[in-house]
Amino acid sequence: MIPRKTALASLAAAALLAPVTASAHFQLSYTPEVNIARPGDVPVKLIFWHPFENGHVMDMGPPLDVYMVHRGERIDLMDSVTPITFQGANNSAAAFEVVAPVKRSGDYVLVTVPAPYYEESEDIYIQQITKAYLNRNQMPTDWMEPQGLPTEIVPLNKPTNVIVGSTFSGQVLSDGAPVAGAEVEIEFMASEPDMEANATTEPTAQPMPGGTVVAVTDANGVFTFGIPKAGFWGFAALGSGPATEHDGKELSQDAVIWVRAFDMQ
Ligand SMILES: [Cu+2]
Repeated sequence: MIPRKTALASLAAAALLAPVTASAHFQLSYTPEVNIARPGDVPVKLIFWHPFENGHVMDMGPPLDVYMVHRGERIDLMDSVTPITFQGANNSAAAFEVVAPVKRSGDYVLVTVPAPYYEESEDIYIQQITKAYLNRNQMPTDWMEPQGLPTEIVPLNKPTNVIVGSTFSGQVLSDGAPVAGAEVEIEFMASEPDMEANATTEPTAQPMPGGTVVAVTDANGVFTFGIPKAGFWGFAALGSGPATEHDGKELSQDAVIWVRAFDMQ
């Protein structure tokens, strides 16, 4: 028989964990058009959110680093970081906007290194190092390259042009080495942010009844997921990074990647 006190304690622990397992945190790096038709400044929203459930928005600290990589060259975007307030369905929170100058043809890899976020319900810090991709003139230049981040997901399919009904694969790296058995949470951006209003929009999908969608990497750190719907899909490898502590507390250093899927017409 389980002593009552222990049973109650584990019930309490389960109740604390429940909202966390039911919905995944995702660092967004969002702009609606990833295939850029005309050269110019592209606004990008940095929001720390639960996008599949159109849920709670977390207060983001000022990002530690924001830049993009084009033809192997790093273009700093920190000068353009501007605080905004993002209005979710039930709350609003601190977020940021940056401007990405897209001029020449090729890929632009957007990299965001957020400050560690303290998650009270878990008593841990979360830092989601995030990549998103823009492309101009359909010329592939950078998307398949790792960016030398502490942890990252390297796309094995072109992330700006995934076909609905096909699959997306990625390789999870930590300090450049594949991570086997990494847990990868998968979310659809059910409500795409309104770029003018800095607010959520009417959701186009509901979160899954079975909770968070998860894949696990194989011996080479690779996962694959079949893409069922057009829009933005996010993948987050949990705790895949080398840093495990921040400010005396546990740190989950995660790798996030966003890809854009289109219907075949
Ligand atoms: Cu949260």
